[in-house]
Amino acid sequence: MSLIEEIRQAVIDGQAKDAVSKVEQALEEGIAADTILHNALIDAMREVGELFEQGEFFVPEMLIAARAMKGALELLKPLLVDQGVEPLGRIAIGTVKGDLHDIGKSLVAMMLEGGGFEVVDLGVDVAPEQFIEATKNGAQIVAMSALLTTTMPNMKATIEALEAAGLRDQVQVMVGGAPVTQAYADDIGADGYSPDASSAVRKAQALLGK
Ligand code: B12
Repeated sequence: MSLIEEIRQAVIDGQAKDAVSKVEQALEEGIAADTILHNALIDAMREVGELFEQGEFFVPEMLIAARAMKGALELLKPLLVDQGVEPLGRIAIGTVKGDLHDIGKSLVAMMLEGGGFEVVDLGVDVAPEQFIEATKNGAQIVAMSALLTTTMPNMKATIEALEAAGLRDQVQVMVGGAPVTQAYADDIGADGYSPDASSAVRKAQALLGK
């Protein structure tokens, strides 16, 4: 097995320490950071997403793999900036105002990062004004998570606030979370909805025409 394949497998298996030490080894051997990123890390997360969709992986495996990927990615980040590798786009993600659930949101953020996006994680209990600020700071996609039926309306409130601020045309809005559906997304005028973290990456790519 090549070193790239070993890194890829370590991420799929959620072996964070192993993934990090093998990335260090690969860098020492002179393998380029963007080769490690695309051929090992991003490809591993693509496979993890497929395993999840096939019902072979569940949320815990996906979270553990995502953490291993994140650890390895931290090593590569400064080098990728040096190499001038452009992210696919900038996404501001957060759980909407009044809602403190962050597991799904963080998983989506990690998968988006693994998929090559620059992700600004605004955290939980994020007010419409914070999403507006993030859009002014260059976010091309605003991604909102809600886990409570009582906080879902804050997705609509954020879209309305973007409209009122004259920013709606310059940002794509993605929504998700257990109680959110495609019908709800259509109803509130969101541009995209995904039921899980792996399809969220493909949706974000499609929204930015990638
Ligand atoms: C863990 C949990 C908590 C934890 C949260 C810890 C944390 N750090 O997040 C704690 C204990 C704090 C909590 C608190 C509460 N909770 Co709670 N909680 C849950 C629980 C059990 C799991 C949620 C979870 O993490 N799921 C796993 C993740 C991975 O799944 P996910 O979030 O759905 O995310 C996936 C997709 O939805 C999607 N996705 C998510 N976000 C986004 C965003 C985008 C843009 C996209 C594209 C996709 C996407 O991708 C993710 C990965 O595949 C759910 C039950 C459930 N089955 O959902 C109840 C649940 C959500 N909670 C509930 C309730 C009622 C509460 C409380 C009000 C309880 C109380 N009385 O205090 C409080 C509210 C606090 C608040 N203000 O937010 C209810 C909501 C009912 C409703 N219809 O609104 C649920 C459904 C439990 C129940 N059956 O009653 N909760």
